[in-house]
Amino acid sequence: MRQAGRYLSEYRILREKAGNFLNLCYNPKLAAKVTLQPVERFGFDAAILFSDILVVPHALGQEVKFVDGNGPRLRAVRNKQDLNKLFDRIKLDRLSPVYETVSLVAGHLSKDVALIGFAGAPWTVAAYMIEGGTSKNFEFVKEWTRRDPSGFEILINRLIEATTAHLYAQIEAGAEVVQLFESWAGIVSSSDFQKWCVGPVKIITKRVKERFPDVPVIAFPRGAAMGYVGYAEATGVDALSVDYTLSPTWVAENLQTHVPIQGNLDPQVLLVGGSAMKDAVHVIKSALNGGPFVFNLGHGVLPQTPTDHVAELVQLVREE
Ligand code: 1CP
Repeated sequence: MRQAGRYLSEYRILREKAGNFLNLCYNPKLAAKVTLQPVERFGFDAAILFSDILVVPHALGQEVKFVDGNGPRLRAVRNKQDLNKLFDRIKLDRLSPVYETVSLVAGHLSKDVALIGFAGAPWTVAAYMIEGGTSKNFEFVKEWTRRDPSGFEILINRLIEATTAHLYAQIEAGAEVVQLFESWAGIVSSSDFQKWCVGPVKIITKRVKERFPDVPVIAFPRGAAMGYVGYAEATGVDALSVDYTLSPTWVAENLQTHVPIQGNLDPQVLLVGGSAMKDAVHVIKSALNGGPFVFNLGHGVLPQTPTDHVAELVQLVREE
């Protein structure tokens, strides 16, 4: 999840120095510092590269901006003509600062702290590319899948290629684990979920495994609900990140029996802290500590979160 970010004063200082968010992503020295900040402050067991899922459309030639307080803005791609204006293949040289960040971080982390690289899953990245930003109803992406499925598939295939290349480059630079973020798994029908979410993630996972059999692949199909059942088996991922809507005991009985689990504290509970957080951590640990488990949030840290709460959470998780 996003573990760096605005809840850290040391992040806000570097963010201001960089000017805008993408400048920060493409400045290896600063991005490496931001990646390391939360690990240095809280002693996490893993660092996640500081970057964004939207650097992939950017390297495919799409205009991408981050407007402060408003999230991402992209020049929307709505049909085949728009698609033809982008590059056929990802320009990896545009992302060389990201890979340089990975190697800088890898050189600074102690051996017992894992470095996680990541990318957005194709469906989720396509949704941002087509909607032009975040969306309430996702009408443009859904419309395209129905009006012109074969045209939409060209975009998905391009994203499968781009994402695979982007993950390969991160692994070559020193990422030890990769995570695929499928943040918009929850907006599709179950058959579309199989076709547009499961299918592409399966292909990417297979390709990563072919080239790097020892690098674990984690997937986070946020909001997939019933779609979580059978997802790891169908995609071949090594671990499943679960969002906070799933009950930890249900996850233990129905998912953890097949696949290692990462999750799933509600970030809102981290923000509130105190006994609410203590109780929620207890529920998660009691349900999931008996099997392969990585404690994590069920989504990214909220900007208003007090840092004391994060420190206390780490302590609660590490307590027997
Ligand atoms: O610790 C880290 O910061 C890790 C780096 C990281 C990751 C893994 C960032 C930095 N973003 C992401 C993934 C990401 N980006 C996802 C998948 C996870 C999720 O569902 O949150 C998504 C959807 C994005 C797109 C994105 N980036 C949004 C849009 C969210 C929406 O409502 O549609 C926004 C606002 C961002 C900006 C961003 N990316 C990362 C950070 C720290 C921030 C905040 C920027 C800032 O406040 O300075």
